[in-house]
Amino acid sequence: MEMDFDKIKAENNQTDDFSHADFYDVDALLTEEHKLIRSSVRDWVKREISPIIDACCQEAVFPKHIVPQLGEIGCFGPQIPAEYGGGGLDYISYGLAMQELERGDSGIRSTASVQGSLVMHPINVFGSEEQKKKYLPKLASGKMLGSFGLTEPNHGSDPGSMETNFKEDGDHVILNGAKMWISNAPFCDVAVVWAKNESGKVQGLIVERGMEGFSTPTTHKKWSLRASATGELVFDNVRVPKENILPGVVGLKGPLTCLNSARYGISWGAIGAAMDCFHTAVKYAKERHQFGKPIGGFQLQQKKLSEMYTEITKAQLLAWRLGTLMNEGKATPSQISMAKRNNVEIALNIARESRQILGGMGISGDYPIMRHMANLESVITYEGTHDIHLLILGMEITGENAFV
Ligand code: TGC
Ligand code: FAD
Repeated sequence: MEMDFDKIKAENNQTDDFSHADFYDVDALLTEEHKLIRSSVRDWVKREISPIIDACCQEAVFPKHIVPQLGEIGCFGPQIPAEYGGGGLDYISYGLAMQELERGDSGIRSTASVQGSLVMHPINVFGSEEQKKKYLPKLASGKMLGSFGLTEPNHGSDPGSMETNFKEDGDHVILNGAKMWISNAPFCDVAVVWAKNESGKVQGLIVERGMEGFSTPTTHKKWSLRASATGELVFDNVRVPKENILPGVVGLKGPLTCLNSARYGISWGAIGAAMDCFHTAVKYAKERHQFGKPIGGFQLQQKKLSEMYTEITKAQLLAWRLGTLMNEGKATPSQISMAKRNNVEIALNIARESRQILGGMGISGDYPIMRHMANLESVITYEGTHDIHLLILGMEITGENAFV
């Protein structure tokens, strides 16, 4: 479905007056550059996303015109070296950019997470010099959109059992299989696909749109992340040149390394969604009167708001500290699991509580809360489910593997 975004913007009479919660002065831990990045992404979200996002979600339309804009504002691979078109910035900058995008909508943050952490990151870390030069600048600028294929119809939490595979054929390989629930798939120009070689070892391949036998059907009927395009990646004897194989990694640690970066971004992104719900709920609680006074004057509403404020503050501190560990190259996968798991859970709880504060209005598209709530049901599932991250932590604590 085509939408007239200029018309939707012109007809939108709501003002986005978002400002972020910062009870413990986390801003004092940020540099001027961090704050500049945050405010430039926030301004863009207010201008380009807030006026159209409800319409996009209501109609389940991915606003693909924003892809080059996301490149322009530096949201594709802020942490990728500048020589390949990335921002050359630190992980706190990356986190703040994801926070602001997800404040707008989790689906918009998803587009950027996949591009930066799951497509550009593996090419940067595991790709050849030729692959980096060929793909990274175009991905950074949004001239190309990428997707990341790990999950399969029969293997989600357990990607090591994947069935997608490739066989040697001269200077090509022949790729067969299917990936499911893939963000950006329907519009992607390239896909970083994880498949097993003839020895059963996982390797990454860059598959380009137009290769014969490669198709990307759209996934319909989603009640969550409706402004993000989700689809399948189907490979029917696709001949992929060997030069498209990522030479720098063999094994499941390849895709899982990429997930570290994306999960970290989500730990910040979820705070953005939580802040937006909190901001909306506080404003509403002050303005809405029942029984002759603002509902914010009732203890039950104050309890909800006080607990939200506390959880946002704790989540901010967790994400900030994790960001400094990422910058030092010291963050462990289980530390990342804790932040992703905690921050998405608190965001979802805050969305649910905020929705109640708005009463019936909480389910309306005139407010962002129900949209965030529905989106966060995907965020708590993708990049490792809530329970998988708990088991990763359980193994860290006990040394015992409870997955199998
Ligand atoms: P296991 O035997 O534990 O590990 C296999 C190899 O990988 C290494 N490894 C990691 N390396 C780097 N980072 C990590 N986080 C790593 N976790 C494990 C490990 O050391 C080992 O290396 P080696 O050298 O010994 O071979 O693997 P397992 O098969 O037992 O599985 C472990 C488990 C369950 C934790 C893992 O597979 C997992 O995380 N499952 C969840 C799957 C998942 O997160 N899928 C996400 C798909 S992508 C997505 O959802 C994108 S949504 C994006 C958006 O729209 O924003
Ligand atoms: P399953 O693995 O079948 O899990 C079902 C339930 O069983 C879960 O509650 C899980 O926690 C639980 N479970 C599984 N194993 C265990 C265990 N050992 N112990 C206890 N409980 C267990 N994937 C990509 O590769 N690329 C993408 O771009 C991408 N984008 C996505 C976008 C959306 C909107 C969604 C919803 C998903 C996306 N995914 C993507 C897939 C996502 O990563 C998977 O859905 C997720 O990893 C879970 O896999 P599954 O859905 O197959 O669930």
